[in-house]
Amino acid sequence: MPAKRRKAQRSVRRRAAHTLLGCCAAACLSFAAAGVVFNLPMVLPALTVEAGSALPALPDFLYWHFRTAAFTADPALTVDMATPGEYPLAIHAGLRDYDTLLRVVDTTPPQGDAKNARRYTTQTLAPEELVENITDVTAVAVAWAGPAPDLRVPGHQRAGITLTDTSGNATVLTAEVEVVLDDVPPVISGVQELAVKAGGSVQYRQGVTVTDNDDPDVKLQVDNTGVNLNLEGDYSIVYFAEDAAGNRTEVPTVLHVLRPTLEEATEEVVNAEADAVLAAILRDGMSQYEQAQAIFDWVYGSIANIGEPPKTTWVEGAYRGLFDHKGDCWVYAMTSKVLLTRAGIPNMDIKMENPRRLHYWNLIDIGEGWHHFDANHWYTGWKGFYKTDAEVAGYSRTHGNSHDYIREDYPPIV
Ligand SMILES: [Ca+2]
Ligand SMILES: [Ca+2]
Repeated sequence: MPAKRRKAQRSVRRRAAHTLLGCCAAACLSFAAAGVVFNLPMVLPALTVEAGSALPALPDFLYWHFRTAAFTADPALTVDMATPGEYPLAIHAGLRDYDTLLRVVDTTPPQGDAKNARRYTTQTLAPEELVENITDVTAVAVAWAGPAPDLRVPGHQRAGITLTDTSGNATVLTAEVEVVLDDVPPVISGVQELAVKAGGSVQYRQGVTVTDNDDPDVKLQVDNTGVNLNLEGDYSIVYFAEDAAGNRTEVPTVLHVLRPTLEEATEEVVNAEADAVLAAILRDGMSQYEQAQAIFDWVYGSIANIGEPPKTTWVEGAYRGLFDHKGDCWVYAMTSKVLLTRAGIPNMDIKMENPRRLHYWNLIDIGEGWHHFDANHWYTGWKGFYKTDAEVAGYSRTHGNSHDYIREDYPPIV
């Protein structure tokens, strides 16, 4: 074939090929615009972003704009931008779903400020105590960079601290540690024995001071555990102070809680004294009947029937019985009242009163109805413990109507 003819044929094939390629490209782009793509890549296989940044938008995953593309599921539900890792996602584009991968990476080292410290040779020091204002998108581990400071050696030391995030990015800081030797305990001055009337109050710290050779903030403290300011007795108390280095000083003394006078006695004082009596006469496991019997026996056996004090307040009556151990029927009744009440036994006062006689006693109810409880000393030797109304009425009839109370003033008595 002549050369001129072969050249003409090659030119025709080239034009045909160009025409064909041009048609295909146009068709593909046309399909892409319509959302129908068969061969051209639409979605990035993976996208890498820094942890802590915003969640990438859909267009960040596409090779080119695709108006109808959408995530198959909201990535905000599965992706944690604060946690490095690989998060599989899927994007629907055209006629199919494309898998993609969001890689969240942390390449940023943590940040923080070194913080100098002062420690005593008796203390410990953790690397965390030498750094503040730590920031990073992930958790940060704090460790010594090199040897830890030797707190056995007084003086100034430099310490390195490493901040490492969960991806291994690290920052090293340097802080200064002043190590102080203080082996001198605080000095407590002014301690003396204390005294207070029961029911009063104590200014424990008045006149007592503490100083320390190094610690300007050393505090004076008082261990007064066990002191009952309402109950007469001698109580051990301890003043103590501990300086910042842990040196401790203790100074013991005694607090004397003195018996108050009748006029000074408060309800709290009488209750406390009653509690002390009950602690001595009651045992665990006693029934209420047994408790009432023990109270009766104590009142009957401890109080002498002497005098006729004025009938003022029940507190004064109980005081006379508990502290002075003497009195009349009113003292027996008021002493029984406080002991029964503190023991949790329901009780009430009862009296007989006429122009010639006056008598006080108690009623108790331990679950069997009201019974008489009369711990008074009767010249006949009669004991009025847990008596029925009939029993008391019988005694009353033969002893000058001793218990002839006004029936309407009281609940039914068994
Ligand atoms: Ca980081
Ligand atoms: Ca000291």
